[in-house]
Amino acid sequence: MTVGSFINIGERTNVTGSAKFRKLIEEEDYSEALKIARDQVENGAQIIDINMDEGMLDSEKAMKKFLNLISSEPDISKVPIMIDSSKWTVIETGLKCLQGKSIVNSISLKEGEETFVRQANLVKLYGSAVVVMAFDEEGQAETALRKYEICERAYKILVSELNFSPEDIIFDPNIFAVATGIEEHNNYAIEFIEATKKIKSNLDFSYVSGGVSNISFSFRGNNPVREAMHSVFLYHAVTAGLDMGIVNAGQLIVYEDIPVKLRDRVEDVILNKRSDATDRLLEVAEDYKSKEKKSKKESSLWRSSVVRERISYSLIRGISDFIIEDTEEARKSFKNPIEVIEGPLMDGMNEVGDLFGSGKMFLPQVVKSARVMKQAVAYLLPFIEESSTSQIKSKGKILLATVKGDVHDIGKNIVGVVLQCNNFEVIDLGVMVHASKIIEEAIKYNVDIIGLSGLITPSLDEMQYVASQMNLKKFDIPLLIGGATTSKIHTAVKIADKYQGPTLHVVDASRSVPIVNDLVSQEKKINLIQNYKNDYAKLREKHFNRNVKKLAPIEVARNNNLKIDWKKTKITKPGFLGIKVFENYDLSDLVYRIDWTPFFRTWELIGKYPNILSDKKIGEAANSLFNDAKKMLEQIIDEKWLNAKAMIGFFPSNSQNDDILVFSDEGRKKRGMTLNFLRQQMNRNSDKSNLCLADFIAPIESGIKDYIGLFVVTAGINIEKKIEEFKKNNDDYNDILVKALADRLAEALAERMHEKVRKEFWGFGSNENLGNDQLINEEYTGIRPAPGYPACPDHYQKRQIFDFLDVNKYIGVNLTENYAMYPAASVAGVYFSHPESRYFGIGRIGKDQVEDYAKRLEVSVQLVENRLASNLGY
Ligand code: B12
Repeated sequence: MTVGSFINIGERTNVTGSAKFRKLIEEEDYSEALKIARDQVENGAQIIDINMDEGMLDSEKAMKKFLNLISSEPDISKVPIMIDSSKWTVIETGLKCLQGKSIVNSISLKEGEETFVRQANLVKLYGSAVVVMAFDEEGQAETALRKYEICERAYKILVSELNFSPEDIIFDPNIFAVATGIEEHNNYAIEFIEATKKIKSNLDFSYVSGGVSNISFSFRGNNPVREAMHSVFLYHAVTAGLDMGIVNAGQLIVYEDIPVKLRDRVEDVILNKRSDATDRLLEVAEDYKSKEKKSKKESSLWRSSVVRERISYSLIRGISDFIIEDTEEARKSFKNPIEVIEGPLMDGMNEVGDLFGSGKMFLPQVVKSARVMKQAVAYLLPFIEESSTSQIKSKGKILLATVKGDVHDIGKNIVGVVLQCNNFEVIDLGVMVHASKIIEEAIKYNVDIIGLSGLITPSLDEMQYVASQMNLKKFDIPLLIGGATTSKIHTAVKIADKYQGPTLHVVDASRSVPIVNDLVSQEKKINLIQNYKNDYAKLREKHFNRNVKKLAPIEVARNNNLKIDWKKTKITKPGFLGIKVFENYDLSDLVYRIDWTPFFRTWELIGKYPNILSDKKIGEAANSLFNDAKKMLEQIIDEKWLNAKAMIGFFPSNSQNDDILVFSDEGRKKRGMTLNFLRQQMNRNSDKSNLCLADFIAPIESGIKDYIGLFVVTAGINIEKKIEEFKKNNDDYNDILVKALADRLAEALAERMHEKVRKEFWGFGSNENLGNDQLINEEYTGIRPAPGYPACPDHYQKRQIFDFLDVNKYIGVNLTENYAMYPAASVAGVYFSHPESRYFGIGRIGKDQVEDYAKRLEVSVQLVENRLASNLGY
């Protein structure tokens, strides 16, 4: 929908409105019925309405059973439930089952004030919100004026007499069907819209809702027209102030996407613009209905086209089902099997490349297309003679590698797939690749371009080393640099100057295609490289002439540390001291904690979840990807593809300047380890401190007994088996999907563990009661910074944690020589409990601090300078 803040209330779990749901409840098939609830949530419903009002049903029993089942389904119960019944006993039964905030649908003045007050008081007692119908002793209100008057009367009783919170009141001023053939009904939509406006401007803080599908009741059996009516009606009602509505969330169409002719005629009906509006809509309605039927038929029509077109169709839509049979048919029709690749398959992929390049296809679709292509090529290879394999003409050869000490490959793999789709030959050396291997293989395959990838800062150093080695070996082919921590400025200043050949930073997979295309074109190459060289030269000049802000000397910064009154601080002793290991963490406990927004970003679909699912441009691609992800997530859990493990530990601790001393005994005699942190050195006004993580722990000289927590979590144990399986099937799509989901689970486990630590294991946040949004916004006490994050940029601190906790022994996570964790889907960090602890960035640091830090770590200044290159302020 185009209407931004509108809240969808799912309507499919209503026995009076959905025959399918009614049948399932009657047959007591609750697991299928639950699926309907889940589907609604997945399709974007933010509240679900549940109604069991059916004569043949024991409505109370059905409501109780269904709600109890929902309570144990976190992916459904994460949204509020609206208990919908005309029987008060059913509503009360429902209220008793639900935890958290629910909504009663509905109460009204139809039986007079006494009943209304009694029911409202009960709703208040249960802490629920309530839908109030515009219905009184005289009946349901039809005109805007009566609708408003009834709502105003109810509002006064609720707010002034019963002290009901106005934010908990949702008015339903009755949506009635229009275009029924009865003239008096023609103005019903307008009456609703006008009433909504009045309620929103006069009855402060209350909400307005309605049953949207009522409006199109007279067009039952004609879904395209009904959907258009809902969309047009919502467009106007939401503008008037409608906050929420009961709708089929999966079926909302975008206002602008309605065919113009249909939209105009529907608009005439909804806004009652002309007396013949209904007739004119009836005139065209059948056309749209038959189009719907036709499109269903069309969906299989493509199978009867010629083989070349079928192959192209499968490639563009990423359909694997028929590709082998179509490839075989094509093979028989060509003299040489290689011609199938060079002909229909390449043609199809070229089209995919063009569509992606022009923004008409999105990354997940492209990766699916590549899967189809690879399956077809794998089928053909045994038919292609050895000698002719090398004849397959590619636009160029590119070697890709994640550098030594780094384990991340999602980004690199995406780039590889996209380049292959554009007819480049990709030689992928995998992860943790030494410079010598990169050089060796580049010579062996005589590649045209080398591309390096890296996620964490130590990889930046390694990339410089690879560049210098390439220089030593007199390479001059282009070197591409990519990955999360890389940047144009770092490439220009630190990498490009180590290598005589062209060095180019590439920001993402989409940009890699035009750049690589230009680099293999003799004409375009010169221009592109020259532009880059000029650009980077300017950047370097700007960098070296930049106004380096004067930093505060480290001693001054230390004196301006965060001043905490430790004597007044209540320190909570953790529930236990030492470590606790979680061997097989239940993955289903993590699903509802997944933050999906970064998942979509991985696939270059930018937007906030869940709004991204209804985005006009990328919503379709996002939905399709999301469905695949949810399906795989179910398999990951049910078939135990992945094993998640965690270990946490709490220890006595005190700070000493910028170090944190971690003891292994409460007497604080045995030093377990020391965590060394850095301090901000920007020049501060007196009201702001120069922060260091050590400020959040009581200083040793205070004599106060403080504590610290450490954690390492992973969700990637056993992932290799699946990756191997997907690779064997040439299935990059699922390979990337499983890794991206493992990352999401690792992040969710880190979040969930932190929550348990606050509320349970350490207990300093035992009174915390936050919703999901508040959790995502980090509105809780305490922080869990991770080495590598801006507050502690030195990844080396992970080495200390890993050795101290003996992480590998307990949960099987390893640290590479550059401090990346394997499995990749892992997070490690430190827990702080102090209420003033917060996230911050160290920013630039001075040479004095670097020297001091090197001394504290007993290593050379040079080593520290390399590791903290991005933070050096000199
Ligand atoms: C998701 C994420 C994770 C996931 C997994 C990441 C993964 N598997 O790739 C999890 C939760 C596991 C994680 C863990 C950690 N993370 Co993290 N994470 C991120 C996050 C939010 C997104 C990264 C991502 O996946 N992007 C999507 C992929 C597809 O993008 P990409 O890899 O960049 O690739 C694209 C381009 O860069 C380019 N590209 C990539 N390679 C190449 C190669 C070539 C040749 C070309 C042309 C292009 C190209 O094309 C790709 C596709 O478009 C970033 C922040 C951010 N916004 O970038 C932090 C971030 C990368 N993480 C960070 C850190 C510190 C960590 C941890 C060290 C924290 C810790 N102590 O536990 C761990 C390390 C994990 C380990 N195994 O060692 C830091 C790194 C900064 C630094 N100073 O090193 C970041 C930048 C966050 C931050 N602001 O501090 N992380």
